[in-house]
Amino acid sequence: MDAAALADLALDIAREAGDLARRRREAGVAIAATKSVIADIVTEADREVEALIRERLAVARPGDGFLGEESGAERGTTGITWVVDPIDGTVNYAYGMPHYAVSIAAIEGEPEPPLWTALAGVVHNPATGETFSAVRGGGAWRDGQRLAVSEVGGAGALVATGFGYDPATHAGDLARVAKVMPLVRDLRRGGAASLDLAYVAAGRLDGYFERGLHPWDHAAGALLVTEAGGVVTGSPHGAPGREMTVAAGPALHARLVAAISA
Ligand code: LIP
Repeated sequence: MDAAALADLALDIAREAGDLARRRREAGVAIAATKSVIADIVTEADREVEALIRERLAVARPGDGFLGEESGAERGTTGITWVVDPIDGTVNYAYGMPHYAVSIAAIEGEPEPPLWTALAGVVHNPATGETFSAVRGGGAWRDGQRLAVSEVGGAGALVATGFGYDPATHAGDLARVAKVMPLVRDLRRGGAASLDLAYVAAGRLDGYFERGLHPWDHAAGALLVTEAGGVVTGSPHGAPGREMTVAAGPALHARLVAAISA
């Protein structure tokens, strides 16, 4: 199956999964458990949506690997692994904020960001109905409209960031924000990394940086950004990951990395 076919499969599944997430949200959300710290919640819907995605992929692509936020990792035999965040922006979702996404990426190679090649990625917001997608070498799209990262004007950059669930990490995150402030006109904190990355690809944000992301947070969104002409790395370089993720057009990306790593 070529990358475009993988993207089509991800689009169909993301939309079905998003419809389930939206219906469960409308019916009321139950917190199922906490994970790393008390603020790191998982809802029953997170688990149910990931189970649906995993089941659909297993039928369509038996033998592929899977790496999901809620059900963990399973190695495949085909060289393709699906990296899935069933509801990215879980806290937004739990509070009823319409800013969360189903994020599905198909990667080739070892299921570790520095080692994989992303082939297809989909980020779908069930609350707005917007779907962002990309195929390696095929560009990035929002519901049929071609996407391109922005060029920053003289007023400075509009940049998004995020903060980890562990309060012990907030002082360091805020110190990093202070380093970036001279570059920006304003900050945004959306609460869903996949949508932050999709918005960079769409030019709705000039840039984004965040420490502490998991592979499923950035797998699809990073492909959107690079296929829209942007750059996504760690800091000061390397693959995006737990240490840092920085995404922007080339000129701003270099300035953000320089400020963050100073
Ligand atoms: C979230 C990210 C967000 C980050 C949160 C959390 P989740 O993912 O999308 O950018 O700031 O700490 O990691 O937990 O909603 O899938």
